[in-house]
Amino acid sequence: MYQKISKTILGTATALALVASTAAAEELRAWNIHTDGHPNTAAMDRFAELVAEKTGGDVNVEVFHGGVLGSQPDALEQVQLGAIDVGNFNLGPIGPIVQEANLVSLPFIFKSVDHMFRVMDGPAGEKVAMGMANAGIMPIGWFDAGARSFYNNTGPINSPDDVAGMKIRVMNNDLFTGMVNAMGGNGTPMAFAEVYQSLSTGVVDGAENNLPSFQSVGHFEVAGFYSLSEHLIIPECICVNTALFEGLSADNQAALVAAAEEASVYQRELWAEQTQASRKAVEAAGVQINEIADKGPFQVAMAPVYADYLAANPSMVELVELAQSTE
Ligand code: GTR
Repeated sequence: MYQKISKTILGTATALALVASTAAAEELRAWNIHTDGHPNTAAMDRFAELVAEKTGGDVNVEVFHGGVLGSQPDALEQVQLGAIDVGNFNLGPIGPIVQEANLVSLPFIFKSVDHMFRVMDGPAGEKVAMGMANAGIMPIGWFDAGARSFYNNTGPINSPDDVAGMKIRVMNNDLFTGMVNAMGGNGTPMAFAEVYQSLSTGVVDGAENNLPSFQSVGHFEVAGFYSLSEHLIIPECICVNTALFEGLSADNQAALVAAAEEASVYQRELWAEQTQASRKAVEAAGVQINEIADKGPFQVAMAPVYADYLAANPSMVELVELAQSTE
């Protein structure tokens, strides 16, 4: 995917580089929501090191961890405006800005994480990437974010009926509120940073996330049941403000893309290890991990989310079919 995008953009940039060749080093600010110990934090630090190394110091990236530059929806807007240059974003909150990105936020669209990467590395992923680049948020690497499952503090969730009546925090995207509401729950969009307190004070009854994030920000301390619904498999990106990227020399563009690819390989290795480690750690802390024998009823309950979404966005039908027909 990035090879294709970067070829297009490298062409444009070569032309630009002939016109403007400035020597001043580019200082980029990068947004990361995660704290120390999370795989994405290590991968973003690696990305910054690699960019400095591969551009010979022409481009430097300073990564601001822990979401200190703002919530994810705010940071996405800042990247579009060019006030923040780079970010490690989840594609979920990109859906409200870039229609194609909603492909990955349809529940159960992917059969597995491997299937998701095959789709993202193929023509469907290319369409998503182009949509994002056109909106100013250009992906140059894909991270693994595993699968998201529901957690709460009253008991295991085995069927959609168990979610009925529960207020569940979701990321900012109508598809996610629709998904919880389709089970009779109350989907509540909220910034990641507010979830811990909302769970502990009962403002929400539950939330949904992957195991590394469930552990890293301590949600396991205030939600003792994690039920493996694995309803969403959403990739994340290293994304760069498109105009900034296009303004770099062809060599520096290639260096950024290579750095992002290497950092992504590193992230995916760390991710696999951390998912196991997080599961062990939260279990040791007393969390009950609940395997769901039959996810079929969840798929059935969430099917209207697809139907409603595609009826309202008919231009997405082809992309959804392309992803679904990818082996
Ligand atoms: C994490 C993801 C973050 C953020 C968070 C959330 O898994 O890495 O980017 O989206 O979930 O639930 O808000």
